[in-house]
Amino acid sequence: MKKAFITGITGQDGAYLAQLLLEKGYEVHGGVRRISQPETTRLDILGIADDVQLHEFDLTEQNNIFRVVRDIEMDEFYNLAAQSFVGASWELPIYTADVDGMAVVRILDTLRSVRPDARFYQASTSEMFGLVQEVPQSETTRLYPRSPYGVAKVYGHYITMNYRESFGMHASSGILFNHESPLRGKEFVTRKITLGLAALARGGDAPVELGNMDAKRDWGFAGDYVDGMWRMLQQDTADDYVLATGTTTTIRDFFTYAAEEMGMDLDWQGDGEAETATDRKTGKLVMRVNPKFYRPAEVDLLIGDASKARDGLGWVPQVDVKELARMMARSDYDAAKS
Ligand code: NAP
Ligand code: G4F
Repeated sequence: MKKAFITGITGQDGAYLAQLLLEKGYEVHGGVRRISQPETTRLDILGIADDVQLHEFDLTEQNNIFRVVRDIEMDEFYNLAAQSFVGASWELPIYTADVDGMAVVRILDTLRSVRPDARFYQASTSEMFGLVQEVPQSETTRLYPRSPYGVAKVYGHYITMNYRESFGMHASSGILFNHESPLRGKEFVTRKITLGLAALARGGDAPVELGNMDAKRDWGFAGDYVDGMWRMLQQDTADDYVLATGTTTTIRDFFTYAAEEMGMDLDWQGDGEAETATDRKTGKLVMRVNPKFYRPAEVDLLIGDASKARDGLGWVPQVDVKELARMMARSDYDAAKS
């Protein structure tokens, strides 16, 4: 039985990856940081909280990382933990640099000393492409991060490559484009939209307040993406791979797809800060722009080329953006019933 350790097991991807690895017969261990109220909601929703072994773990604590690596003797180490919200990274730039950047070398250097044969996965991100230098973006596209989060992740990405090249470690980096699910954190735009629309469809009257409606993202389903992570670590040789759908969609269009699932018929009016959407059926205002959600620097367009993952890993995403919006809207609408 293979043993895996997942940092960020309580997060969206951590929960789906734990579920996948359990299905594959792994012994699954995960790191949980100490908070006043232990939080395993996503593992509970997937019904796997009792099947995984949780360990106190914090990315900022070198000796804690050392003891976990020494004691668990994992075959595969998935580093999914992060301060993952781009918007917060301007308020928490130093913390974000530590957790999303420096922590990666803490782990790699510990593995190098204690468990050099373990396979390592680093959660890199399309946010590293930032002000995109090429369309679509692939493993060879020049990086141009636009947020403290993106900058920190670039360090994590390059140090993973560097430990692979310097010490022959099996260290792979997945450059994942946005992936969402009903387990997505509530502040990310897709989930904010589906939660807000569900409340409106259930009789609420607070419109969803959003920022930049013109940004475009390549959105896939998180369940598909964790399968790609696992595939990377099953290769004889470690490498870096983009995971993406190859389709890009504006925030506005995602909003429309989710609203359609709620039976709404939207009337879009205005531009920029004056943009609104009203449901023709009820006359309710369902969206207005609030500039407080604009970012100091924006990533306008992301669209990925995942042909290396398709050809090398046999990875093909199964859920398109419309199905994803419907899945999330339906889940939040059903949950809002009670
Ligand atoms: P998420 O839901 O925000 O989960 C992040 C996880 O990291 C949570 O379990 C969180 O613990 C944990 N964590 C945060 N700070 C920590 C610390 N100091 N020590 C230990 N654990 C800590 O993120 P996600 O969407 O699953 O993303 C997983 C990874 O992929 C992240 O590294 C993210 O940056 C990266 N990524 C995500 C996407 C995407 O679209 N989802 C795309 C590309 C890359 P708590 O539960 O205690 O908060
Ligand atoms: O949903 P978002 O916050 O995701 P973002 O910034 O693309 O980051 C996510 O994907 C990255 C991969 O590219 C991950 F690395 C990262 O960890 C995270 O998972 O925002 C998406 C877009 C942005 O352009 C933002 O400006 O939506 C725009 N937006 C418009 N109104 C909004 C809002 N974003 C949020 N969160 N909230 C709004 O009200």
